[in-house]
Amino acid sequence: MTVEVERKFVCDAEIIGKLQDIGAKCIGQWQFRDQYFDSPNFILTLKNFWLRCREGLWELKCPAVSGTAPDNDTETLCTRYREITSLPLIQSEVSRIIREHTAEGSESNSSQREQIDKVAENEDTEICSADDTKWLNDLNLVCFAEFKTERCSYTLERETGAVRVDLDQADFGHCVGEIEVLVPEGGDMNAALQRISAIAVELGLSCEKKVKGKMHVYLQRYRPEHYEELLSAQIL
Ligand code: V4E
Repeated sequence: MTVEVERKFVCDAEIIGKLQDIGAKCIGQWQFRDQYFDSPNFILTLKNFWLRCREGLWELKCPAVSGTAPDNDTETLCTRYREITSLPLIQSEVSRIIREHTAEGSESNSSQREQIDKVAENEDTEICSADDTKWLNDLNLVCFAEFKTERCSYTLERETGAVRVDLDQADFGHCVGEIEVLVPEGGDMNAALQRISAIAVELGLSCEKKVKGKMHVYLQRYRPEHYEELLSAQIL
């Protein structure tokens, strides 16, 4: 499992020139469609878990808190998420979160709890691979966001290791840049935060405020109720 450490930045007209000036190499251009899932009462995202299907590949981003940022800017501007990409592990983790939530509020009946347990134990794994929607239905998960992204990716080789920069343009008209380092579980988080800070300085981004990602703008525009709940819970 890896932890994704990331800092978003505003993508202006000069960014490609700046990336070239600091030696970034373009490693490709992609287009992909993302679908994000949650329960109708936002159980996952209100706990800062993000369940996504990107072109058939599942990923669960889970909040990760370890390492002390080198300065206040880095602490505020960088996010850290543990990424789970194995479908059985995702199903177990998502079932656990939903089971804990429903146990707290005694919201589910015994047949719903049985369904959640079945997904947790991956009892229907074969059915799941044939029909992706069964486990989602069993856990009462629905798609709350769907959009396409055009991405240009760059890599910057430094003595301390490689850093990736993605420039994203979403199909609903939002552009955002991301400086990203993947840290293997148990790896040096502070070093990753420092590498991101150093690239931000090279790109002249040192004074930026927290920048809105694609999901932030999507929810604000198309899912105002969900957006307000996440703002109140200080998730966004
Ligand atoms: C973690 C998260 C979301 C899931 C999507 O995360 P993000 O990295 O922004 O998307 P993308 O397309 O770049 O994914 P990648 O290709 O890197 O896997 S949506 C909202 N969050 C939470 C969140 C937050 N609270 N604040 C910031 C600055 N970013 C994300």
